[in-house]
Amino acid sequence: MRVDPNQLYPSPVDQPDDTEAQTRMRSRPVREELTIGEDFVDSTRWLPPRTGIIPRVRFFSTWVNILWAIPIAAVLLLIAIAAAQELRTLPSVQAFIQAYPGDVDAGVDSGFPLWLRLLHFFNLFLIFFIIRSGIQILADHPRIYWNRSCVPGTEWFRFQRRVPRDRVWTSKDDSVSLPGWLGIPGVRHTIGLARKWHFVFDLLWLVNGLIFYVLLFSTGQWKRLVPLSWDVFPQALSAAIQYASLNFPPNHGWTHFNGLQQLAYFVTVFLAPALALVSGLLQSPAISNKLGLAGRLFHRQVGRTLHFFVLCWFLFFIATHVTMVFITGLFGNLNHMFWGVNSTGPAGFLVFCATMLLLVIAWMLASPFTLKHARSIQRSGEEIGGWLKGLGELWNPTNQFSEKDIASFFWPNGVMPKSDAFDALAGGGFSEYVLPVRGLVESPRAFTYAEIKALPKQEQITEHFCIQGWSGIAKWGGIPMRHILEIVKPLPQARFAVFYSFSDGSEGGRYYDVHRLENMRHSLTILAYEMNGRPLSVLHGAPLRLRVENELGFKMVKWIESIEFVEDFRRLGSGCGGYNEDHEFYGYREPI
Ligand SMILES: Nc1nc2c(c(=O)[nH]1)N[C@H]1C(S)=C(S)[C@@H](COP(=O)(O)O)O[C@H]1N2
Ligand SMILES: [Mo]
Repeated sequence: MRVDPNQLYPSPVDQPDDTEAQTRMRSRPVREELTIGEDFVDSTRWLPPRTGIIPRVRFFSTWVNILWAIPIAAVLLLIAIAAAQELRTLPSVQAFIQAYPGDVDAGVDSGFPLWLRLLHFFNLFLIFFIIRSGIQILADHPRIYWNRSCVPGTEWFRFQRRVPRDRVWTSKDDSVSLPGWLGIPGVRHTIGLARKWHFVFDLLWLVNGLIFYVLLFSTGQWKRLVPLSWDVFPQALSAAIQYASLNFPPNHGWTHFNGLQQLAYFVTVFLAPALALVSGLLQSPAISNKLGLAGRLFHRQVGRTLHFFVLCWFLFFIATHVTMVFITGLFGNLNHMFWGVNSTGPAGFLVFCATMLLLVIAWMLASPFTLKHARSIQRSGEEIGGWLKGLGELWNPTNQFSEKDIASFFWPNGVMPKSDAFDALAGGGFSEYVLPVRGLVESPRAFTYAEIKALPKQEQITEHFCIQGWSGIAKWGGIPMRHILEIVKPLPQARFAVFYSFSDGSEGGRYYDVHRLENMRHSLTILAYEMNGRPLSVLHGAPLRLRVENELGFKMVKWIESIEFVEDFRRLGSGCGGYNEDHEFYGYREPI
């Protein structure tokens, strides 16, 4: 059992025969119902595996299996080869190729220096893990949309079945497993761990790229990659015709590239990473909800779609780049990039094989290592990238939408409360509900439901960002947390607010989450009891659920049972700052 509530907070009275409801009704601190998560992922006790389907793309109302891309690409390739060969018999095309042989002169005569070869290797090493962890993140919500509210059926890409209509289908239900060799770590709903890989490797990749830029521009190597004249387009066309005709243009890679290479490398080195970064950041609640109009136009699902296009570009680039390296003089090419000489000996090939062996070993170890050392991955991920993400909490996100943006659909998530006590409260329309606010405050108190509703109500139309990838717009009505703070007056040593839920998390033990007080003072941080102008439904968190617009959805506790102010949270649960943090290895500050 991973449930060990008494280890840190021994209960004075041991009444094992109590029903769960009775236990909750007693004034036993809810803290004691927090459980300690395991430090590794035991896939036999994790969410049961669920396979997705082969990805499909929607054209209007028809879903097309992406495997069709294979025969279509083969036919197109065949047509391109035949057409290019015929074209090259035409005198005008021959004259064109004579005028534009393909090459763009770069004036680089130093070959590929060691720094360039090393950074090229780090780059290729990092990108594979970025891709794998990115696909794992996508598998947590295996649908991509152009619209902001993620209404089922409106996605343009999915690798999951249609959303069932005859039952509550939560976003966790929707997540799919991946093979361990593909995703990191493959097991279903391991987005917490995949995000650690993704963000840490992103950071390394960006630093690697920045160093690459600095060295490129300080050595003149940039001239290979940056098109300096419009001639690059006819040169690229000429190179494309020559490649397609299978009578390749000469390979002068040691000193300069042809137009097609230059364009492809320029996109890959400069444009794609910039788009990856921007489209990644647009998916953040703190950033998107701060950006105002730009955040509304380039909303999270546009960000996800563009981020996915960048993935497609990299997959396409890697496949064609490697193919071309292999079929345009393998040894020579590998000597250039892996050994730094302009010859046809086998040395570069051998170094290449050694680096590939390294990559394969790391590839095979990544998933099993992540499952086994999940807690360490979580901790080191937070250590390395957490501070940077935490910067997103610096500002007060104020973006709001209008009534017409409210969608008919809002994905539900989480495990509903299952106690008799809660059912009794719900049965009475929550008229008997009281919200205790305790801990490090000057005036602890319990608010009745009527008292809460008598406080000044605030309404806001905001976008919700679930860690899994979906978003949704709703209008929320409730009381601002800053009013609660004014009433209970946190003591100077109080640094965090803990929100305990009536419900358990998916592995048992109470759901809870911890917020810094700064977030509690934001103008849009409220305890909501209304959604879209109607009393909040139990599905979406009645009687009270938190809204904190600069954080991901899991931090917005639903079915709030009580609030406690604390100095630190290391002694709550596993000490990671919340249920998903303890049990699913999420980060504790997740504004991105
Ligand atoms: N008590 C509790 N609160 C919870 C959760 C949960 O599992 N239990 N899930 C969280 C997650 S992951 C999200 S995205 C939102 C979902 O809110 P919704 O169901 O209203 O969409 O609630 C959050 N609050
Ligand atoms: Mo979520």
